[in-house]
Amino acid sequence: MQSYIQQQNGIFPSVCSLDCPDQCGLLLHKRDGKIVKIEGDPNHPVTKGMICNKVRNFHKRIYDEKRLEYPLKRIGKKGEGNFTRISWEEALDTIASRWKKIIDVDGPESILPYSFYGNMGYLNAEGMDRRFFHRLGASRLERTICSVAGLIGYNYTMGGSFGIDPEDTIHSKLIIFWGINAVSTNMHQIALAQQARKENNAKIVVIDVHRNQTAKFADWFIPIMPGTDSALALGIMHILFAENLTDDEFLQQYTVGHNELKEHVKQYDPKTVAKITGVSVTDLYKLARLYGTVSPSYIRIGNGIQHHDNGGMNVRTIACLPALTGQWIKKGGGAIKGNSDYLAHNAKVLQRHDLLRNKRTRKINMNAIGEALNFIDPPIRSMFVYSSNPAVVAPNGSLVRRGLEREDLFTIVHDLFLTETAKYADIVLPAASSFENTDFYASYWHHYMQIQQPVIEHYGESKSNVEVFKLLAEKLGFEEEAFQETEAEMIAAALDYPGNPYLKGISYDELVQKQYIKAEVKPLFPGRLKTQSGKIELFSKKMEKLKLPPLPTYIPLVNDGDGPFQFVAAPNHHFLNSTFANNQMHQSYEKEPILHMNQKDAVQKGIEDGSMVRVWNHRGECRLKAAIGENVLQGVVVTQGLWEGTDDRNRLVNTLTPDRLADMGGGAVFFSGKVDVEKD
Ligand SMILES: Nc1nc2c(c(=O)[nH]1)N[C@H]1C(S)=C(S)[C@@H](COP(=O)(O)OP(=O)(O)OC[C@H]3O[C@@H](n4cnc5c(=O)[nH]c(N)nc54)[C@H](O)[C@@H]3O)O[C@H]1N2
Ligand SMILES: Nc1nc2c(c(=O)[nH]1)N[C@H]1C(S)=C(S)[C@@H](COP(=O)(O)OP(=O)(O)OC[C@H]3O[C@@H](n4cnc5c(=O)[nH]c(N)nc54)[C@H](O)[C@@H]3O)O[C@H]1N2
Ligand code: SF4
Ligand SMILES: [Mo]
Repeated sequence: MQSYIQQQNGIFPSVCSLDCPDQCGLLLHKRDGKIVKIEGDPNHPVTKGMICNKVRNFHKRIYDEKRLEYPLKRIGKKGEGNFTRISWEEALDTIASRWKKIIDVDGPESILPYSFYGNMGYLNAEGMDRRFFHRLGASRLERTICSVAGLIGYNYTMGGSFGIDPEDTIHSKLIIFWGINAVSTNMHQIALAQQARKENNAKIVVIDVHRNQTAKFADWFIPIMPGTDSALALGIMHILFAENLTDDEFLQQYTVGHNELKEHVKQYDPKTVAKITGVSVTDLYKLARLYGTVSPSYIRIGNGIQHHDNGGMNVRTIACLPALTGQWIKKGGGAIKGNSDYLAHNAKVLQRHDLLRNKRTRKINMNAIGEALNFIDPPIRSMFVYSSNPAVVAPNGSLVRRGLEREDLFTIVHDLFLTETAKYADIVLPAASSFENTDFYASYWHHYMQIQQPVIEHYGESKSNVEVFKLLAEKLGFEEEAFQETEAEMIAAALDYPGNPYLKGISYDELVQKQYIKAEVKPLFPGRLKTQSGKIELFSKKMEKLKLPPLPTYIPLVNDGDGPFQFVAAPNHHFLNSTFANNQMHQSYEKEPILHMNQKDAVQKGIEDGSMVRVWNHRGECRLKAAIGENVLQGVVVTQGLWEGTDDRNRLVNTLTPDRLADMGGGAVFFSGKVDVEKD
């Protein structure tokens, strides 16, 4: 049979490669060898043919005239964006010879890979690259920018990334979107909630610092002060225990520490909690009683609450709530923070951990990249950036860009576009899009694994991550068979993993045949969790050992003393992180970067709706357009979207965000910073 690539015309199955929980099944329409239309695969059991506007237009990105076609070498100043075409041979020779010199003088740890999930395919995001950098002995990057604090927090309570099956949420009667802007970031959860609302009369509650699109979709929107969600959850617990709204049989059978918790939450009385959170005593009672009486209830825990100094504890605390009312044993009851452990593959084999000879190779937290590029000792001499855009997405952006400006830093960027980061590169390599490669994908929300087989030829001279790291391995004389394996062999090996019983029946061959396969999931209860006790840990001995509060606790944000406003720079609807931010159509949908501010604050600061404002702190400044109203509480300002693609660096909101680390896992604290605002 002809491969998809060989067929010039037809409709081919595909999967969305973007870092989005929905991981939609797609159909690519091809005419004369080119993709002309992208639609959702109507047969995909969760995404059901609906896709977002971003990806409906993705073929325009694939064939964008700005897309990189061949390797480049810098001829202008760093950051300026002046390059000239070179051959792959010259590019690879330059990298190999510079790296050999660097390794001779400073050792391999002076080279740093920097990547994230511009493409979620495992071979390209954490397969061949890991093999290569392990073998090279480069510094290891801790990939902490997204969800690690919440992941670890959730695990203290639940023992792993295991929530309920989102397909079951059509049975929920109460759905709480907590710190998640799902209309923009998890649209199929909205569709399922809408179905529950229609069929079940489900009530939908949104708890957020911003009256965003998801808040408007809700039956009840509860605005809250940033970083105070654990206090709200503890206040709910206080009322549930006080009013006997708990499921004591469930607590007895499936949890540890409920007696200690009951005692502990007495301090979180409604008045105290109202003062911390900005949620009134009346609303707090209303919310707690709703949660204590409506069943099944489901909490969709978002990323927003964990991009804070106390982010891990926020998620750890909220994750305790479903146990109090015994939700986990009801269909459609429980929570999802993430579900990635259901589809866990054999990462050791895929990433070839054995190739890393020095197990103590230094680790660098990606959230502190600015600090690392400028101050770490011994210094980083070279950075290879792929599938990420740190000049825009990393916190404390001015410091990051100052690091990227270093003349002695040899920087390589592999991307589809000349991103803001690529402008600082010495060598730029063109990346193939996911539709041009073979890879396998697992959603971190629904339970389906999917495969991508190449549908179109590589654009220009572009190459996939897998290909680039194979070529570099060859140049550097790495002879291990790990660098010879085909994509099919890598997928087969990764999926051969008896360690994860949920993977039963999922193999490379089956995926090729079926396109998507569901994990063999069973309800979590009755059953044993992967916590120490096998139960839900309301009291965690593990945390106690690590000198963390063993019971859920409210810990205030760090006050960085930088002005009166809590600054939340969240994602927007039409970009995906900085992806699409360089595209005029997507920019025009979003119009321009704005700053939501409360009416009362605006009056006090003399700022009118629609006027330009200067937003600043000790890290730097931005210029944004003020939107005045009641979309945020007093003392809070919110902007959306990681804007780039213009020469105006005043819109790079991460200039203002702190690069401190969260309470757990070295997570990012994008939303815990403070700023001042004045009329421009
Ligand atoms: N359209 C679109 N979709 C995306 C992305 C995108 O950029 N654009 N990014 C993708 C990625 S990588 C991720 S990680 C996910 C993230 O998607 P989500 O899980 O939705 O997380 P965020 O959008 O970061 O934040 C969610 C909400 O948290 C709110 N928030 C901030 N601080 C607090 C707080 O202290 N308490 C409460 N209750 N709310 C708070 C913000 O106002 C925001 O509305 O989305 C993915 N999908
Ligand atoms: N202020 C603020 N900052 C944030 C966030 C926030 O909410 N607020 N969110 C944070 C979060 S949750 C995340 S996950 C990060 C995300 O940050 P990043 O992972 O850096 O995400 P993107 O900005 O989408 O950049 C991905 C890049 O990968 C490229 N790419 C796509 N496919 C491939 C491929 O196959 N190969 C190669 N080599 N390149 C490819 C794309 O063209 C794009 O330039 O941003 C974080 N930054
Ligand atoms: S970005 Fe998300 S919603 Fe849009 S097509 Fe991809 S997976 Fe689906
Ligand atoms: Mo993320």
